[in-house]
Amino acid sequence: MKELDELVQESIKGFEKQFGSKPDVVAQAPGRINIIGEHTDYAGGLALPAAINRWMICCCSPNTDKTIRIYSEKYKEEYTYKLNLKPIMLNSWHQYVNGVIQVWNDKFFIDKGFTAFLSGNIPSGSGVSSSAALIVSLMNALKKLYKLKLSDLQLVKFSQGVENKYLNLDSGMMDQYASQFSQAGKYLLIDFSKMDHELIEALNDHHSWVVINSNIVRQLNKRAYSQRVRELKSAIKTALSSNLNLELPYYLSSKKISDTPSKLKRLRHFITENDRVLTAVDLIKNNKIEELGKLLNESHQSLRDDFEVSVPEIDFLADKANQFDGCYGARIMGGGFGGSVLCLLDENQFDKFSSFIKYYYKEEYDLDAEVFEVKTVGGAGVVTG
Ligand code: GAF
Repeated sequence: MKELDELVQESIKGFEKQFGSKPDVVAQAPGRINIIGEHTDYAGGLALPAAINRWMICCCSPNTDKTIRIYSEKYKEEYTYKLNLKPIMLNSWHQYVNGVIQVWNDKFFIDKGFTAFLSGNIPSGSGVSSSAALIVSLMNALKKLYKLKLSDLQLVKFSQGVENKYLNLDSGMMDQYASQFSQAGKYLLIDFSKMDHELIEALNDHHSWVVINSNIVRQLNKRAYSQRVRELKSAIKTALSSNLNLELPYYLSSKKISDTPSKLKRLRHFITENDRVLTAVDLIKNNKIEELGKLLNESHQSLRDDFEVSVPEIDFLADKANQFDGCYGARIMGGGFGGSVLCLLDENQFDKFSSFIKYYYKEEYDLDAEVFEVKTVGGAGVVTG
């Protein structure tokens, strides 16, 4: 797997080839895994993500007029337009870039355009936040280019604003937050009710985090995600306003899945998942890997049965992973309805595990799984400029 330096050098060369000069600013933003704490961020809960060694790179230089020129290495496509035009709704990767420009335009006076080259090695649609990283890399680059004064937290909020305001996604802030604030060798315990975090020392080297990309992207995922956001927020509101909140955990723990109305199931996931985040932190601090693996499995069950964001292919992959001797636990990661599974694996098992998963997934669904090992890295920022 390519290191950050190599990606940056390739990106600079790409910029030069495309635009005929060296870029003034180069910024990077990593993708992320989320160890535990899924579907909690937008409701003020807890999560435990970490940035991983997959990055988006943005090389850019200012223009003397209002022209914006952007090239995407992935799509091999250049796109040019004028700053200060009314928001344009576009498809594909243009939307993200356009959203960032609109957010800047709403907040700051910007009178000069720029030229940018976007590249990276984060697989898209695999639940490791390639789109959030794209936005965060562009935000960091433009902050430097325009010499804007804003804190990392503001930058994260603006990045979320791009998704919420311009891409019609109700997403929380976990992906952008992890991309900006992570540190190598640490996990981020984020408390979204306070919008702050604590750094947790990562597990030792006798294990690895492995992502299985199912290559399943359900078309309904955007709508279904928004529906879950609405259901959970409304369930929390009802519980808080009805004085039920103190007795609720007891009530919920007594209910069978089949007897629990869906709104309450969403709430039960939220309550138990937040607990699991705190338990996970304890287990990590005490290096209890086997128990941590079991907790990942419990999180998966809760996301499957109570939050109902899994799909058969993902359940199959999580089950298969658990059948492998050397896998401690596995769970669906990210927004759901496809995407990826995160697995906690014993050291030196990756090659065998990867072949095992690919073989059985192909046999069952005639689909290719992408399996990759990740390492924790530091957060986004300007590399040169
Ligand atoms: C997606 C969203 F973008 C995040 O904000 C978060 O809600 C996650 O799904 C689920 O935990 O990645």
